[in-house]
Amino acid sequence: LPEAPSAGPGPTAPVLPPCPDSPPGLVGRLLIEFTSPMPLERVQRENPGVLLGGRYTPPDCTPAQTVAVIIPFRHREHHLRYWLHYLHPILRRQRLRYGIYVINQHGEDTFNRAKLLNVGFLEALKEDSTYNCFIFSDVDLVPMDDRNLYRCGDQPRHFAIAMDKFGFRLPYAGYFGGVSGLNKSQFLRINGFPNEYWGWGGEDDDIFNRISLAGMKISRPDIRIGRYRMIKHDRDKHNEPNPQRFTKIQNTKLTMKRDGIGSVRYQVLEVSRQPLFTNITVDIGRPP
Ligand code: UDH
Repeated sequence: LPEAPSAGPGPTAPVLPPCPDSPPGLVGRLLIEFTSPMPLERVQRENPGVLLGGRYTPPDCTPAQTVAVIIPFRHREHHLRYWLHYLHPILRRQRLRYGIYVINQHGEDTFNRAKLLNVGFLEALKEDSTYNCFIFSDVDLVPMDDRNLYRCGDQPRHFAIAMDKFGFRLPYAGYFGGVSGLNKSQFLRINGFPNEYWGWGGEDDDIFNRISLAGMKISRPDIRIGRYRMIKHDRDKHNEPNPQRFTKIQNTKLTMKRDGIGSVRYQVLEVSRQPLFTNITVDIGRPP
């Protein structure tokens, strides 16, 4: 006779086995393209298991981590629709428990990617204090292989290592841009991300410096697996290259102690739970 399944703590709470280290249903290399427009209704229809706010929990196993995916955002609705279309099914196949947080910069002052990511870390934790892995993703980057697992490990992780726009290579050894992941203690160990990089560039190098200065090493997937497509776009308004970035990244050692998650000031204007993501609109101020 087959053994009766164990009852678990109560009749309504079956104990699920831990999710496997290598999820069984992955498909490997994916075809990613951005030609036909992507209506949100379609994305919603195709992802019925995703709960309000863009939350998901695997039905058949218990994941080791709870992952908050944080997206810095302003005026990229059409990129976000592609991102949601591709990423929800991938994250689901990876058997992750996750939530999607779009951190939307209010107003038209200069964009500040890293400060938005700090806001995302704090606000996601306010929503759910069990988040212990934070994946920071640009809205225009879609992985081309679902074996690139959006999880945290014992070192900070860089995911977007082989982008199409860089010829599927790492542009330089210390590159940490695009999509990266840190667990809670790694993030706190580097005092989070810098708040003082306004405009385009440098903040990812500052984060790389913080990680090195804290004695950690970056972990990366295999170059054949860490491939990404970037949705082509023109330079945004109000995100001009920051001319101060070259001098600022020389000074991370001095600035990281005072500038980071411990000193971030902002005002949340709205939290709205959409079917496929949580939108947090925030006033992060403007450059001095
Ligand atoms: N972002 C926005 N809105 C903005 C600016 C940036 O949502 O107005 C976010 C978005 O998630 C984006 C990320 O910040 O993916 C990084 O910004 P970026 O896409 O401008 O940076 P990237 O290095 O592009 O990808 C630089 C400009 C490329 C010009 C190419 C002209 N052919």
